[in-house]
Amino acid sequence: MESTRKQLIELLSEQQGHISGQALSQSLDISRTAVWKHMKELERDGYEIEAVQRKGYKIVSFPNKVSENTLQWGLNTDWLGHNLHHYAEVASTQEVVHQLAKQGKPHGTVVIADQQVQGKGRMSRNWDSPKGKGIWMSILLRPELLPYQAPQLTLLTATVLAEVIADQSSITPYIKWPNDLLVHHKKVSGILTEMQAEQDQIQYVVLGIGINVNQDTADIPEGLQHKATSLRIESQQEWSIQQTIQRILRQFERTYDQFIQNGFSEVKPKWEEYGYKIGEKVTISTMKKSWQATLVGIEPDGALLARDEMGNVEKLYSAEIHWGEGGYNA
Ligand code: BT5
Repeated sequence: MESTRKQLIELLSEQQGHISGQALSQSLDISRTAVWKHMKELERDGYEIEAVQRKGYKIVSFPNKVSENTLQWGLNTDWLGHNLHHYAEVASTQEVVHQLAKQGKPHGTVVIADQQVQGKGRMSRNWDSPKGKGIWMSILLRPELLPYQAPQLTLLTATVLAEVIADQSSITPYIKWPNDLLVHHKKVSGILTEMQAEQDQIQYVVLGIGINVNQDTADIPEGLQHKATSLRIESQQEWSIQQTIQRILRQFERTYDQFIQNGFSEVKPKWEEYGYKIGEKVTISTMKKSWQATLVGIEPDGALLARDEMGNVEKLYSAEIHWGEGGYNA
């Protein structure tokens, strides 16, 4: 039953115009009455179906909810998300994709969950992922890159998210090096890039994207309220999670393909345009010293560039940055 319905939606989605009840009944090997019953069921689920005599059926619009069908309908990507899995609840979409990667699933496989009960941040930190309120998604990539280039994927993803958010609203997002997206100094999104590599070869990358979309302040745990926000809080409007995911996947595919063809040079200026506190003074602490610096940009290998008061520019790979008064200090 379930798979007949899935096939039916696929047939209707592939078709530009109408498709006759006769053709559907033949392709699905069910009676025309059964086709009609399926159509009624789709309508009850929020699909808008147009039935025209002698022409047949056509899906006019999908319900505004997240499912494999609604995400794939009108996605218009070449390779990203053609293999897409949606779950109501998982521990972490990262873990699901690691398993799928080991089973040999292809480049561009996407896993999305309504809720994660063990959402992961970096270094075993937690990522709060409440049900139906955000985008909790992981992408499987099998890039022909060298392991040292993997951080570029995090930077690239951050520019994609910043662009999609800026295009869809009056929100001004900032990318805080290396992996956070901030709005008004609060974190709205985080990226987690995990890699399986052997010596000089990447086997696969699991790119995790977490975006707080429709949380109200009350939906954010008290301990995070001073440093976390959502698109809804910032724009004072509800966002379509399904459409936002589709926009991200389209923009990601475009940017990724350009990056593979032309290298990092196109990503760098975009990242810097959105870079948090680029051109501003911060205090940096490394194991050896603590110093005042002006952030100047990023390097192709993902390093942050900081200029000290003598004018020397240093490349930072890991450092504690004190983002300053009113800044994000997690
Ligand atoms: C990150 O880690 O920012 C990466 C987050 C990646 C989440 C995605 S969701 C899909 C995929 N599946 C997963 O299981 N993970 C990925 P990090 O920079 O370490 O930040 C974690 C810190 O951010 C926590 O220690 C909290 O302080 C804070 N935090 C936790 N949940 C948050 C949220 N929903 N919004 C804003 N801040 C949060």
